[in-house]
Amino acid sequence: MRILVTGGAGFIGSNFVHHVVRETRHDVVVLDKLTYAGNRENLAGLPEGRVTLEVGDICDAALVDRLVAESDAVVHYAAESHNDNSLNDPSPFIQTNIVGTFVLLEAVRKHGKRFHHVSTDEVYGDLELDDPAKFTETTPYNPSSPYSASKAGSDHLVRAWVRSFGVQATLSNCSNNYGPYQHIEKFIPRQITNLIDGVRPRLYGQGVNVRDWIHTEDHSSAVLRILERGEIGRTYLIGSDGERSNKEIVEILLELFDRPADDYDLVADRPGHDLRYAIDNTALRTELGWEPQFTDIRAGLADTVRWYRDNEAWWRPAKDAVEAKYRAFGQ
Ligand code: NAD
Ligand code: TDX
Repeated sequence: MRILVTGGAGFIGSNFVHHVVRETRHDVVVLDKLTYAGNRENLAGLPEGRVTLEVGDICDAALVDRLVAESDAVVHYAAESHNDNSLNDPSPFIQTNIVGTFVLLEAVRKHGKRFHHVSTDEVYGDLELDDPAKFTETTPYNPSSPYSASKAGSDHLVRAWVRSFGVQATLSNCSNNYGPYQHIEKFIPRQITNLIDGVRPRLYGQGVNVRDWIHTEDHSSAVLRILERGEIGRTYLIGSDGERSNKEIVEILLELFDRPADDYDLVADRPGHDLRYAIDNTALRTELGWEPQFTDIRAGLADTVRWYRDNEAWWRPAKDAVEAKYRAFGQ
């Protein structure tokens, strides 16, 4: 099978491409615009005969039409992905996340191709810290930020194209990913690279917000399983029971760097900051037999710290600009 992976030069998409090459015999065509978040280095070392990169925009209907026609399936990761950026300028989020998904849906509809849409648990809004409930596939949509609203919009388009046009699509809504190749604007790599530089980690608000962390390798195995065995029209929630407050994550990182547990700064909170996300992954486990492999978050973070130490040339060029942007907002 030849899989078209949109956003395959970004964090989660490139980890998926590595996973597919390692675990299957499928070939991959990556369609990626190489925005600030995309990097061809993320695909370095992959066999040229099996992985090719097309630099282009998912909103370019003619390009998308050709690439979809030449593929057997599409796995759609491409997006503007950072909440803080969406608060500063929502417009590329509307364009890429909503219009881009529309362009892809029209192409898979025309050519009758299998489509998997990668989305986020943020479409469900947030939970109270002491709420025993977790998100399930029937939780009502209630997005908070321009980013999550744009992802919610894209999910609704996919469901409508399944129902109205019989498009052969599945959806997945995953919790917060961590692992190699994650852009240093995001929480965990920002703090790791701060610590490498001897700078104190920076927690928004009081650091009490909870995220349900999953290693990106487990996200990849879940998406592949859904692509191969998922029921058309279904939404699967992906998570690996990894709830931790932001403060707890920073405390683990400080320990890995032999620094005192309170060696961090509390900084300006994110406007509209979602309090807690939590995923009920029962359907994925029981119906598709999926199991996460990287459930020890301390070990996963230690591996991730090692990756950023070993790959300074990959992240260093972006560090000053990322920190300057945060400084402008007191973060
Ligand atoms: P990322 O920002 O690291 O990568 C996004 C990639 O998409 C980049 O390579 C970028 O160049 C590309 N891209 C952006 N606009 C494009 C366009 N118009 N045309 C073609 N390519 C374009 O994001 P990520 O964290 O890897 O997230 C990937 C997907 O997973 C997104 O759809 C996101 O919503 C979803 N997701 C992310 C998380 C998370 O924790 N990061 C969790 C759940 C779901
Ligand atoms: O410096 C920071 N300090 C801090 O406390 C940063 C950058 C973030 N935070 C907090 C905000 C969140 O509570 O850490 C938490 C995680 O922040 P992000 O890495 O920005 O992730 P989040 O907003 O939770 O969204 C992520 O998970 C869902 C991804 O970026 C999305 O693409 C995905 O859909």
